Amino acid sequence: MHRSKVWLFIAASLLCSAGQVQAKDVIVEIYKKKFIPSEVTIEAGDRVIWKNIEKRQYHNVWFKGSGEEEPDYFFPDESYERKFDQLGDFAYECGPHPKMKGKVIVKKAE
Ligand SMILES: [Cu+2]
Repeated sequence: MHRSKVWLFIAASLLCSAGQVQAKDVIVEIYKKKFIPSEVTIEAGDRVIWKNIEKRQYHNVWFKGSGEEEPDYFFPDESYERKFDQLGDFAYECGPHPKMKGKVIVKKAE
């Protein structure tokens, strides 16, 4: 192989491997006072986006067990997002509707 072609090949390989570790967005829909799906498994660095697709009900996503302050409500056609860098199981609920529960499981990125 000609020297310049070798470098081109190396550059292309680096680009490909970088693409594989790229973080994903995982969608959780909120409808009829439910998180759908209620449990998601993601890799560290991924982002979860909760979309409120109700007709008129507001909600929030509160990681109460982590000792966090209750976040603001979000309304139909609005969303809430959060990136997860730490490994573990993170349970959450909806502040105004404590029966609405969900969980984000963060695994090590492969
Ligand atoms: Cu709610």
